[in-house]
Amino acid sequence: MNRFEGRVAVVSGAAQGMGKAVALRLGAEGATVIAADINGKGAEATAKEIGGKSFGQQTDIGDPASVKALFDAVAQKFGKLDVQINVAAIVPFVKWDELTFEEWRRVARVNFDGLFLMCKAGSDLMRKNNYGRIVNFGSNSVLAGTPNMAHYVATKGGVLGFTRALATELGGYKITVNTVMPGLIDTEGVQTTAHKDAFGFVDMLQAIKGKGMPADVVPAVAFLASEEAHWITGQALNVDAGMARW
Ligand code: 4PL
Repeated sequence: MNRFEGRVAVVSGAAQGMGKAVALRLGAEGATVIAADINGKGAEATAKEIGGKSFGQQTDIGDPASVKALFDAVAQKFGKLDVQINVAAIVPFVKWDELTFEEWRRVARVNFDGLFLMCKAGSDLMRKNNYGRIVNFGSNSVLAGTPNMAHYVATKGGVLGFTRALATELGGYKITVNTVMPGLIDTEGVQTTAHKDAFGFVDMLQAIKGKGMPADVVPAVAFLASEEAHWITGQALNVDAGMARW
């Protein structure tokens, strides 16, 4: 398929895990990808793998100046933005008794404030052309109430509500905004935490057995980011092998 020929796409969290997998797929289907990540070297490596005019940029999505620099670069180089996939997030493992306000704020700054900054700047660029596809990353932990990450679950609940409201705000510009909600996925990020030991538990709850991989989430994201998904907005799609149900 070549659904993103001529399209310009920003993907956050593109140095590794699901963000990288999504960036590579959009690139393989013709998109010019701006790979953004707190890990600038990793972002550049992803962009290099895609080739063409794609580039990587070190970005702290929780920092307004860093986000402005990212979209200034996109505007200057390409003059437009068609697709934005917001994958970047902190995925913590912190027992409730050890959860401090400082840790709560650290996660909220990126997962929640960062999403606002990215969507605000990205949609401002999309609005110029009356076209846009925004896909935000939620989590099925919002349905499951997954332990050891209460602050993370709270931010992902915020993603869900914000997506619904933003779809309303941007509908007049023919910009769609949707949430993809993965379950536990085997990524570099997850492998650095004790969540890596939960695959057996989630497998027990899944309708379809197996360990979720980034490639299992990519098709849903690519579909919602494609032109033909124009009639779908403000929605949330659970991509978790049937672990949780609405
Ligand atoms: C079910 O989003 O949805 C662990 C770690 N287990 O980040 C998640 C489940 C994790 C999840 C998540």
